[in-house]
Amino acid sequence: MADDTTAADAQGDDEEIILANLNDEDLIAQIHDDLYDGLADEITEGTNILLERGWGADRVLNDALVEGMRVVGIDFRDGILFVPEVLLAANAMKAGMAILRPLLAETGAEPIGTIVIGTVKGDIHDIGKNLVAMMFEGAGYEVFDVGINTDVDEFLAALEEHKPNILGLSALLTTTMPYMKVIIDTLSEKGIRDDYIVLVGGAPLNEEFASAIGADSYCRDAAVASETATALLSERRAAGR
Ligand code: B1M
Repeated sequence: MADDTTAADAQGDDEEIILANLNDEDLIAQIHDDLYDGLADEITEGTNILLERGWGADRVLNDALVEGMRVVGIDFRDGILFVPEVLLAANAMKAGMAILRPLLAETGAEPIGTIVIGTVKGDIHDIGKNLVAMMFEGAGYEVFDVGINTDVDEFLAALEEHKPNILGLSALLTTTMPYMKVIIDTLSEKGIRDDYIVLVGGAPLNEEFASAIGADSYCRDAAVASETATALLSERRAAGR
């Protein structure tokens, strides 16, 4: 559980918390706790209650879900939470997102940015890449996941189709890391390298490798990835690009 103490906690550990009985402030705090604990049903219920109370979908997304996932991301980065807990939290987040997504599309609320992400050719590891994708979704990005064993033509097609700000590449094998360079070189050859912020990640990578292949940044983990993306995107926007 997160450390935040809410009025709901005051009801005692054994008492069932009735989400609908909480005021808005306590309900938001409870949703943060429920996300942290990966309780998808509670997130569905809490999201629906806020909408029924007249909250806009973008406010529910930002104040309840994104803020809750931000805490999850920080504790994951700091080694307080581990992969299974983060996957559960991300799954709970997805339950809330499933309700909000069509409403957000209707209201035209803009995502922070868009990312195309995939595991490169020859590599079928996707647990880390999925975590990164979920963390981006939690941070308010529109995510297009092109899956595993993705070759350069598939990446190019996805870039053409979705026109993202960010391209995320994942590789877990020393034998597939070099393919990241193939993708970045191909972008350069086509004159479109600078159209995207290219982020790379995966256990065998490091800063030096990312720099050597011409990526914008190496991302140690999922939390770092979404934070790095947002920082680089802000820089680009401030520079009018
Ligand atoms: Co594989 N495997 N595996 N494997 N596997 C490793 C990577 C390995 C290190 C195990 C070992 O030998 N110690 C080793 C690689 C050795 C090397 O290259 N030097 C290895 C090997 C050899 C293989 C096979 C070749 C085994 C075989 O068949 N002989 C084979 C390869 C298949 C292929 O890809 N072609 C293989 C297969 C498999 C499974 C299918 C059994 C399974 C994958 C299941 C799946 O992904 N659906 C598997 C697994 C689970 C692992 C280990 C045990 C765990 C990987 C994992 O999910 N970690 C792994 C050993 C290890 O890493 N400790 C291993 C958890 C995950 C959350 O972390 O993926 O690092 P990670 O992602 C992090 C960050 O790296 C970063 O953020 C994530 C979240 O914090 N990140 C990004 C990752 N991608 C990013 C992209 C970004 C940003 C950040 O873009 C913006």
